[in-house]
Amino acid sequence: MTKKRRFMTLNRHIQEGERMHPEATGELSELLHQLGLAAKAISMEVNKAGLVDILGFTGDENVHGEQVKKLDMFAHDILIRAMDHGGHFCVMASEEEENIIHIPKKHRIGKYVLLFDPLDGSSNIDANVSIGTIFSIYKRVTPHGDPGTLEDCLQAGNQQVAAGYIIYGSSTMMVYTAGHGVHGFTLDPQFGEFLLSHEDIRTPDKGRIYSINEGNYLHWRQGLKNYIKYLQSDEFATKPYKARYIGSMVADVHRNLLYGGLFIYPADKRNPQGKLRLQYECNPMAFIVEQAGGLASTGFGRILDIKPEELHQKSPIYLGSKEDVLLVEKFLKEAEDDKHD
Ligand code: AHM
Ligand code: MG
Repeated sequence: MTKKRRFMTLNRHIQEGERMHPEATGELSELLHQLGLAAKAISMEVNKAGLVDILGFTGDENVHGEQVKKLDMFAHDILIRAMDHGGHFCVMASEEEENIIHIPKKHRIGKYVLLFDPLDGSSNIDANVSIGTIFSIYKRVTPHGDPGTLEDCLQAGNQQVAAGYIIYGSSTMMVYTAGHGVHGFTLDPQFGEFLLSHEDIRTPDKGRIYSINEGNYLHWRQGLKNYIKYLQSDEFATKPYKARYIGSMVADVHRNLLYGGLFIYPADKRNPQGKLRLQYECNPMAFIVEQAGGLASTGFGRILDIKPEELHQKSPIYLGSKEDVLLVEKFLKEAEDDKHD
């Protein structure tokens, strides 16, 4: 990597991207910049998580006599505090809150909509496993100037103008797309900046990894059982696929994005709509993966074309390398057709 590239900060990259679009107002750059700041604050707190027990912060109060919040609520609050006063958003929604989040009256109301999952995979925190923040940005569909409404939050994923995730792993990375490829930035803890480390990420057309909670096998539909058995069989290519499942969507998807492969959270007998939330998890990840050359499917159709009806709607998801997604769709369809023969 050249010296020049190493010092391509997130902010500069966003601004340069925007300069290529003369019609752009600079607002998207600014709000992505603010998201980067919130990400740094969350990252610092996540890194401290392991110290909580040692320093005795686990009760309701910390050493300063303040209430200690669970990390996912901390991340939720930080994001709201970082994003509600910039004048960019008309409404927000978080996986951690039942209803839409209004912009306080004292702040200007903007033209964008922000949906986020503040800390996905947070059940993994105590084991020091990677977790992440996921965000999704839309333009409002209701009249400008008024407070945003639920309608603004219930847009199909194909209307997203930007989406991204921050992964708090062995290093902290922010990966985002504004519809022109996918770019990854690694937080330099000494420098305190996100620096371009993965320019224009392309996911392989075909992978060697599958990621699914196989403990639910007995509850899967037949087509999925057939597909996973096929990936495990000797007849397939030269050797079986590797099973890799962290149970933290951002980490599983990030790995598969770089190496190729398929991430699945299916519908099953107990969860007919799967587990993951369309607006906070599936749509932003689908936008990113498609922008990197992959596909995102419900198993029977494109994730990004679903018109949401509820804020916390769930969707099954098959996400990753193009050929792998197409093949699993084929298996699912064949098994459905067999049922009707
Ligand atoms: P969360 O939003 O409560 O953290 O749950 C979402 C997480 C995803 O990160 C992960 O892919 C999935 O739940 C794992 O679920 P399971 O334990 O059922 O395999
Ligand atoms: Mg989540």
